Amino acid sequence: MIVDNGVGIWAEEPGSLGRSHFDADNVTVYDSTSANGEIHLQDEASATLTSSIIGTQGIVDLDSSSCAIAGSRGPVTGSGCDNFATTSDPGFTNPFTYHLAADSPMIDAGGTIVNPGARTDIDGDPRQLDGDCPEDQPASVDIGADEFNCVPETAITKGPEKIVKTKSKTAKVTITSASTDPGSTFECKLDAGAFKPCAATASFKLKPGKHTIQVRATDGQGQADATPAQRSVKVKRKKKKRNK
Ligand SMILES: [Ca+2]
Ligand SMILES: [Ca+2]
Ligand SMILES: [Ca+2]
Ligand SMILES: [Ca+2]
Repeated sequence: MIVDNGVGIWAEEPGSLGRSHFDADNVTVYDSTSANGEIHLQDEASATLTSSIIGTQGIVDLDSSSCAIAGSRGPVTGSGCDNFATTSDPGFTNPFTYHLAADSPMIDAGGTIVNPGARTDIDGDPRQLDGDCPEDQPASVDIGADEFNCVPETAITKGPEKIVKTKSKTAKVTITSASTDPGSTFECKLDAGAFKPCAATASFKLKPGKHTIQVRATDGQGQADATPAQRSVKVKRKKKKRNK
């Protein structure tokens, strides 16, 4: 992420060393403060730009530079390297973090980058996530420095009836949970207790009375569901049959 500086990327002939060239994948170049562009190319520099967001200053190309640009967004300011894409608004969450909001048109719209499975974004998120929540796959690359990461949603898919009867002092109840994000882990909370790690299928020994079990999923990047799934159950002691 290259933001809020003089010129984001500047490429020009480095003395007698020949033409300059740069490759940029998944870069957000935004809010440059000078009039020299978010990207400045001169002396027939060349650039390869993939899956990148270019801010409103665009590319300033002084000397017929050459550009190979794919899956990127920025302003249309002229011809050649200047004129490369749409004027699509990136849809940032707020102007200062340069993260993608859930409805950003940049999500899953990137081009083909080298070895996306080995890359991470500015948050450490995997570079390829399915931004179409729930993360039900396939995963594809977003445009810019951020990869949008859906927050998991938890569901209890199997659990006890509202009323459970037992002949013992406790009743064993089992709850099975699911998350909308693959690779999630779960935490369970019984009544006033704390959330503790639990398996997707977890059992509890409940004494007679009313109980509430809550489950929340956390995705592989540590984002927890803020609204846990919940199941209430009432355990009733079965009366022993009298001997005749
Ligand atoms: Ca994505
Ligand atoms: Ca991210
Ligand atoms: Ca996620
Ligand atoms: Ca939830």
